[in-house]
Amino acid sequence: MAKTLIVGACGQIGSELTATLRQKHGKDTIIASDIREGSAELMASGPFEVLDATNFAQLQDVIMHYDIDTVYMMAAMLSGTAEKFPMKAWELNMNSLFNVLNLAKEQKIKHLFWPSSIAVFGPTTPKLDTPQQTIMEPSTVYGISKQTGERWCEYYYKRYGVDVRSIRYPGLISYKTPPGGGTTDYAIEIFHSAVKGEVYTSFLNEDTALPMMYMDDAIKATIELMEADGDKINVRSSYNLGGISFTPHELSEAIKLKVSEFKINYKPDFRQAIADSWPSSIDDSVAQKDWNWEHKYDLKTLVDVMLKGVEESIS
Ligand code: AKB
Repeated sequence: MAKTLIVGACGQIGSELTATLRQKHGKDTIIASDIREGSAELMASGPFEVLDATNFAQLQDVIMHYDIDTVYMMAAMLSGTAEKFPMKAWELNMNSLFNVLNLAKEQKIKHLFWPSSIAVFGPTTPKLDTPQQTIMEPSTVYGISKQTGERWCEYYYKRYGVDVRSIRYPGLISYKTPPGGGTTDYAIEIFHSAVKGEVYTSFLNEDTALPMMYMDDAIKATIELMEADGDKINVRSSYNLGGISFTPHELSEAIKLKVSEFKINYKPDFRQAIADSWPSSIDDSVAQKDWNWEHKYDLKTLVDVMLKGVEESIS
């Protein structure tokens, strides 16, 4: 049976993708890997390899050893952290991508998923219902790496026939694995404060609208895109994915409907400038048309599931 490798399996998306794919296809066909070992739960759930995504030889060895057919390259440095370590972010985000693109070009892997982000857009992009194809002048290190990555994905598809597929993820919200260094992380931290009865200090202004999505929708999209017939995939850079758009104020009001005593205040930091450069909402009609994309969670269902999940995880 064809095997799949998830690189960055301990991360926010990688951990949930690993769990879902293992449930669907059996634990032995899904090989998890990361730069270091993960939680006891992840380590016990199936095969795991310690692997540096920027090391071509290590990556190739694991791929040959397990006879890997599909790779999800989820290793990346996110927007907030990347602003602090620009060169490290560029090295990780680009070298990890080139390694898998080149392995696919050499036909050592057949299918490749690589995550892009709404960070590919910049201050000159139309902010509302940002279309699939539009002005893209990202002003963050992370955004520049993602936009460059998209260009290379499309190039490898057109020039070498590499079956690479990608999604521009909005801010992803989940309670299972903490996020690491993103600008949209406030929308996760806020739930932890609400459940613990603490006042939450938001690092974004109350009226900063950003596109967001509950993790289950993001995992569903990722798997649906990878399972879609190749002839339906007309975008080989990366697909827009919309989800739900809200501001910190709107999210806090939705939380208050369930936790009436919840309080929030605002102290924007350096991430405000990053958020200001990103779209407020995304048009994902191309994904809808090409592979029937449809999201399930709205703001209310997101708040319900997050409050319940965070409560259970800390009790
Ligand atoms: C981040 O905030 O950096 C990420 C993203 C939108 O790609 N969550």
